[in-house]
Amino acid sequence: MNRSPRIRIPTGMTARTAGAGCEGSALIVTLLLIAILTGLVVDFVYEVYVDTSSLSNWGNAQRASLVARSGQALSSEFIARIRDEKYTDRREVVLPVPLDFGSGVSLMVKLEDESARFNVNSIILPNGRTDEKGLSSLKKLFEYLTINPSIAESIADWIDPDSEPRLIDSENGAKNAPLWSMEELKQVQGMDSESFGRITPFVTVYRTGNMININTAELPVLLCLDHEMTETLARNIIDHREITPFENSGEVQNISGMGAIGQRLLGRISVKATSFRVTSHAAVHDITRVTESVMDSSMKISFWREG
Ligand SMILES: [Ca+2]
Repeated sequence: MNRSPRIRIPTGMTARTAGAGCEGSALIVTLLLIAILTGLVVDFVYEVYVDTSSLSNWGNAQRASLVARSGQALSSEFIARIRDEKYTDRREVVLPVPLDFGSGVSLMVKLEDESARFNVNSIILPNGRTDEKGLSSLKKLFEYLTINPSIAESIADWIDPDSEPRLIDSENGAKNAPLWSMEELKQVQGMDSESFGRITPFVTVYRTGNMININTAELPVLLCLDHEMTETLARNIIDHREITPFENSGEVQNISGMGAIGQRLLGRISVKATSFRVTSHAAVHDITRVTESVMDSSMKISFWREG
């Protein structure tokens, strides 16, 4: 007797439940495919989002950079105005910004008198010899700021063209040329980051000459101008200029107690800014760009940094 082939159903499973198992497997496969596809779509959307976000940030950064540079250009008008004035009595001024860059965009431009700072490069004269008065001034400045004054000797060796050390090892690795950046000072023997931080507000390497504007120099800089200058005399200069700014350098001799010091200061002091530090801070939404420059009265740039 022919017997029709029979499907063997595992024990405990009926034909109905076996069919349900096949449907269940199909469902699992379907769900798995959906999960995979969903994952792919999420990944794709995320990458598009990240790309779009990066593109937006890049665009804002470019815009911020351009706005910051506009701030630098804006400063030239004010420098030209200061150049025509008889004296400069403001060490720092935040410039008004007459331009509207649109929603979410801001700009702050600060102009500082770089002539208020002591020029470190001036301790070595253009002919390579040491300006002993200048070196003495730098030592006095360091002493006042509680920095080891011998570091000033190492700086002199760093700059001067010869290789004769003033101190043990003070010519080791010396550049034997003027400093091009403030950061270079960190390479000079004995200059640690704490000392560097203390002198940074009072010194510069971005201008020429040794003239200091007595209308804007801070007390430590005024104090270091002469070996006999006392803190009291330096304060007298500040008190005087706060009421009546100096219109010419000879007027410093009228300060009470100045005596022979006033005469010695002539040739080392001025009443006008001849070099300027411009800081332009731009923000486009949450992206910021800062440019910093130092330029002289003829707009010749001696330093530029953007970050
Ligand atoms: Ca040297």
